[in-house]
Amino acid sequence: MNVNTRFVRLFIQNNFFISTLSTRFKNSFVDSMARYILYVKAASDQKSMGDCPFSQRAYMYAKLKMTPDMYELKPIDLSNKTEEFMKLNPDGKVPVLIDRQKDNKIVTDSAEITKYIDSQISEPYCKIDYNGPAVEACSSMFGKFAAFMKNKDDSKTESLKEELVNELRKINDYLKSPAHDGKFLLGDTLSEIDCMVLPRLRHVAVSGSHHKGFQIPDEFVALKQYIANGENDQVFKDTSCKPEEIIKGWAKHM
Ligand SMILES: N[C@@H](CCC(=O)N[C@@H](CS)C(=O)NCC(=O)O)C(=O)O
Repeated sequence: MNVNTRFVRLFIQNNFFISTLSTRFKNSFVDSMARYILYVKAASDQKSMGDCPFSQRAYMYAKLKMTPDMYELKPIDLSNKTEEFMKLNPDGKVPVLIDRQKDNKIVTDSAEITKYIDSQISEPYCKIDYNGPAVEACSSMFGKFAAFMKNKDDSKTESLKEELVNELRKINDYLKSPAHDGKFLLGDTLSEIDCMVLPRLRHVAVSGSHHKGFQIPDEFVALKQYIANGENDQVFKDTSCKPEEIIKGWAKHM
């Protein structure tokens, strides 16, 4: 579908939606008439994007799949959650997606949100159903990073660091393998899996070095290039928080 056709389709969809709402329901929408509301972690200013890699995954995916008029971003102050937000998600976690067009359907969890968006908006195709070697290569990295960052037992530092480096090596090896080609994990454009992995790698690069003096080894050339490609991508840039937010977020665990 070309851009014009997509725009016309979205326009018709949104207008149909607006015209079928009751006035009372319409009036309860304070900020906009966008079909989706995406709740994400707020930064310290309570307005911009905070340091949650799961929120960024959902936000990146929304940007890849939607035009800006289709969604409204609502940053949530996680240190002062409103009653309204707790009613939406009693777990108190972000991200949360609301689909106003589907009876205010609530979707929690970043992976469920990207799946849901994909079920409603098929184009552009972002390879959400991919299940090849990049999944295995990337799936354990953030858990090992969190264990390394949260550890307070000096006797475990080296082994936890080694486990993290091994996970980073898996990603680097995948990127160097014949199975891989392109700037991102599955080619030259961002796929759903990049929305999961790039925000997490940014946490490793920014707060690993700040709090623990950890550097991604220089020998991981392919991995470093992948991170740089992400940093240069507009969708990634537009959805990224300030590095200070990441540092502040991890400081709580030091
Ligand atoms: N598995 C969830 C994890 C979401 C998550 O842990 N979000 C954190 C922020 S990064 C959160 O909302 N924590 C609640 C709190 O800090 O009060 C997902 O992928 O969406």
